[in-house]
Amino acid sequence: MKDRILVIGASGQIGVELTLALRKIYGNNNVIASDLREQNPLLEGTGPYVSLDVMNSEMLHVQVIRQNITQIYLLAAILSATGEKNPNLAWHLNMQGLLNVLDIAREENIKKIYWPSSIAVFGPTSPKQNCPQQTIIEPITVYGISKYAGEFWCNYYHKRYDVDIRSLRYPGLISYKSAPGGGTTDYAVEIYHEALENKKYECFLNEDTYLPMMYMPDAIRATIELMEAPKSSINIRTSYNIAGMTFSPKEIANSIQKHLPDFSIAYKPDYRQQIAESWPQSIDDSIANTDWGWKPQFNLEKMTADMLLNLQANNK
Ligand code: NAD
Ligand code: AKB
Repeated sequence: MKDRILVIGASGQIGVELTLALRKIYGNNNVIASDLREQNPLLEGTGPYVSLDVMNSEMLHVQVIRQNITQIYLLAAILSATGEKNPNLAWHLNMQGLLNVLDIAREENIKKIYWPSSIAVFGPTSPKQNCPQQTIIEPITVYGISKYAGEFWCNYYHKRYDVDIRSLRYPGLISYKSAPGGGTTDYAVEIYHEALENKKYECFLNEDTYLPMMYMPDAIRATIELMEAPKSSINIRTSYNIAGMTFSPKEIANSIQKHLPDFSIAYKPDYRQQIAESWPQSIDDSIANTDWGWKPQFNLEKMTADMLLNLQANNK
């Protein structure tokens, strides 16, 4: 049987680009985009879209059967900064949404599930540099707590029910196609837009706040490489550390100034500073490299050149 894929949360920052990438591989009509909100304009005309609330397990079940779904990518979640404004909602969506998908996967023998975790699982007691796969993990945000609990639910469903669920701990993701949805790392996307539109940016993190980051093309490739890898090579059933690059607001501003010398940055840290300081500055992804060959392609300079080129082209 041909694979039929359901992407839940397809209108979000990752969802749009992942849906387009999956459509290239599996065929437009075999990748069903779904979201609570309306379809992102970039997806219009590229394949099927259904309105779906992942919290409604009956509705989810109906879609899985009706569309003959064999793989699910679950991207619906509330991210770190928005989560701190409404912890109950963040916990409820991030946990129940995942459990609804895991239950359907078990009942309907779904072949493969993808669910992303985050570097937000780590907390102030985790190592700051080259944070290993297995280490002290004491998250201080509701988002981080929900991701860490989610990782263990994934592991549990794999061990107990043989659900083939795979996961990555994404760093902060930077992209020019679809806007980010309420994370602490969103500054690294906003800064490019503001640099081109207003030649200045007020950053909500301090200049020397280093965080693990990744350019979206690397994140999409990592996701697809993980999902295409043979089952026997997937040894981590919680979630894999993956790394792209590490930089501070000052360093990303410097890299933009090489292209736009008039650009200036000011710093006005807010509540997100504390969240950022609780996370590692860099990640050890050697297990992902050993198990399924993960290697990033973009560094800060290459990403900045590509971001500015594409945003300028979009603005024409
Ligand atoms: P996003 O906020 O941009 O997109 C999430 C999408 O889910 C939105 O379009 C939203 O409308 C949808 N959604 C919300 N509630 C829903 C519901 N009840 N039913 C169906 N859809 C619903 O988020 P994103 O940045 O694309 O992140 C996707 C996943 O990747 C999340 O699990 C997130 O935690 C994880 N992640 C993202 C980053 C990042 O930097 N973007 C980093 C680490 C992990
Ligand atoms: C956030 O900042 O919340 C996300 C993440 C790192 O999970 N970008």
